[in-house]
Amino acid sequence: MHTSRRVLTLDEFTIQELRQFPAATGELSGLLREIGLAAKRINVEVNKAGLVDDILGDAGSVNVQGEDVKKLDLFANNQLISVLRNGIYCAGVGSEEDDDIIVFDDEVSNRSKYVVLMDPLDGSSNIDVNTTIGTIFTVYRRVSPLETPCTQKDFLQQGVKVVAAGYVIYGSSTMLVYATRRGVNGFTLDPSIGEFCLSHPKMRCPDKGKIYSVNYGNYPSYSQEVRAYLDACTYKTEENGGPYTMRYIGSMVGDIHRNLIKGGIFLYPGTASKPRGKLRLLYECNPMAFIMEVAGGMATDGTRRILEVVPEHLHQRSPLFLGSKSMMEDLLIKPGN
Ligand code: AHM
Ligand code: MG
Repeated sequence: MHTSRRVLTLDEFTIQELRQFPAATGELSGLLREIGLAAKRINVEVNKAGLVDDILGDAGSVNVQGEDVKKLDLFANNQLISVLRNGIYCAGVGSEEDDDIIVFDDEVSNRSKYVVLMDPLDGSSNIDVNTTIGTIFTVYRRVSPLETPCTQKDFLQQGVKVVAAGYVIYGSSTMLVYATRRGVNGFTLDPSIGEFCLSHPKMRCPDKGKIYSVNYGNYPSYSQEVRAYLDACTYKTEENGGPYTMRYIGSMVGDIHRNLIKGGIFLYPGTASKPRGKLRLLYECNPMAFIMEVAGGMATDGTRRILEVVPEHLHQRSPLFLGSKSMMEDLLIKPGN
């Protein structure tokens, strides 16, 4: 009987990758599958957010960044922590929602060589209006000795040390996209079997793009260089590669996912009152920069490669510029300038 080729599920894909490296222990694959499981649980709740009163809306508390915490943020945070704590591949977690790192500190977890940083539900101000939101995660190999509890040093690593990073986008369909140094692959959740299936193998960000994504409302408080770049984007003509189009959801997972596929640039610059911008280096900028670089794009904070920034504290913010190579090269603010 002829059996047509099935699309690989996330589990099958990670196992197949493993088969190519007989020396690999399978820990990273296991960790990615655990994150996939948490993502499916979060997806179920995200999908019924409009139906369930006690899920939709504010949780009534304020997180460490001083922002309102939505109930779904808490749910997503708890799901990820619980799946990783109950699993065997993670020594501890740093979350945008938690003041400090969470050290699992049990015999099995202390043997794990990885720690995970995450933004459990990014763009959560979009929950109430049924717009795309996402989960972002980053995996680092710990620097503290195995068989001991992980420490803050394991989390305060430069982006160049990222082992894997990814996001889950809860959009018109749900996708999990993750990058290792070997490539970026995207998996779409097939609701009929409840599995992420490989739909976007070997994702590459087009070198040239025509989309620029920025909160234009902040234009007056951007630096002169950023304003000049935005003006140049606005006035692009056919003769010089334009016209460009401006697209901004206000949910970075959605904005960057679109630009990764179609080609484009995403900017969240500092402003006069917030020179370091809004986005968090460890939970948002590093993972997206890593994915973008593996996909062939570039990411800077305006003066340096994001992945080379040495983090000083868990919740520090950074300006972020990332996207298609040629658009990044056009950006007046270049690394080293
Ligand atoms: P959050 O982590 O509180 O959800 O904030 C991050 C989000 C990003 O997804 C998005 O790019 C940015 O905030 C939008 O901010 P703004 O409304 O200032 O443009
Ligand atoms: Mg966020």
